Amino acid sequence: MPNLFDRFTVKDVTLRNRIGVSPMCQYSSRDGFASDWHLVHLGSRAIGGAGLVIAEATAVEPRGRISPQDAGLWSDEHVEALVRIAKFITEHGAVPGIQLAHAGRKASCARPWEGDHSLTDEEDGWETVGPSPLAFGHKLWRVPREMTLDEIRDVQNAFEAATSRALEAGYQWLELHAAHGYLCHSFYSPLSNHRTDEYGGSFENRIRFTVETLDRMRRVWPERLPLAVRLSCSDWVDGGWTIEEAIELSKRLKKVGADLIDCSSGFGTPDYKNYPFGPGWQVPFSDAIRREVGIHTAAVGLITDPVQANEIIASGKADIVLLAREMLRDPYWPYRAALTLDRKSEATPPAPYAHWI
Ligand code: 8CM
Repeated sequence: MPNLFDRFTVKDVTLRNRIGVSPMCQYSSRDGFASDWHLVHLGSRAIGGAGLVIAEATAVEPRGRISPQDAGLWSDEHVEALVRIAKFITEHGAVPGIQLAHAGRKASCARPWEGDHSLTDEEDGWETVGPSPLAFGHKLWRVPREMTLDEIRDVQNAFEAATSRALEAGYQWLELHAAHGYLCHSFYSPLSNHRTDEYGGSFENRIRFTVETLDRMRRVWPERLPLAVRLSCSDWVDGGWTIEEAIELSKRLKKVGADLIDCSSGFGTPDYKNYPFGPGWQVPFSDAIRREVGIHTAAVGLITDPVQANEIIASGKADIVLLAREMLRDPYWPYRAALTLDRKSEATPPAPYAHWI
């Protein structure tokens, strides 16, 4: 039975344990550039003992930012600040990862703590794009412009270029953000995609954008390095995207080179309901995809307790767990978990800390 503190190898990359820091938007960049904040935020979680530290949703073009303060990798100039961060994480024994994203119809918003609403033109908002001219709704009132086939190709080119830059920056783990109502999810969900061309309608057509995009990324992301995809495994709405479809999509993603599915859900519509929010609530998605598809998975969503996290790994419901909010509360969670699980010798802080504690 695997343990939370067993190593985990995918391709040529080995994590020192099964604990990852989930990508979490910091909304703290200017013009997409990483700052000292990102170095400290990500670096302290590497020092904190995680096996994998994934940098936040990083936009592949300016239009694809959730907020004006999002991280970006749309130009070569963004690479330098990331080199320093990836190097620091690596030096402290964690694997540096990054999530590439395009917010689609959920772009051009104020930061969550500044209202989380669509920005007007006067507030320096911008035109958003999506599969169909359908607003997300609620506070996100902007109606996206339907992407042309040329624009679809341009965005896929941007994902490919950003992938090359992530490699150049020294990241060893790459994740395509295809969840939470952002561009990929808005293509594969029937709620947001009403197209009648080859990118809409049937299941095959709705998943085409995501599968093609991952394929483009895999072509430039070396075979020796892991490539992951975060999916929303359900829209939690009648008539929306389902786990059965997520399983089928995962099979296609595996064929074009995905190594791991990061199993999340929801956020594609403000109207979702009847979701069983609680500890480990999304773990059944990870369990189903891992079993049905035969692919590595990550479990995410209200994982806070070491015994709970270890049970997810030991029972084979996921290969790794990704913690978000709990890592904000405590960057040293992995060391505490090691004490709880009696694996202290496998999680030793750096010498300047270890000597004293
Ligand atoms: C914010 C930005 C992007 C995401 C997010 C959030 C917040 C919660 C979450 O996902 O689960 O993908």
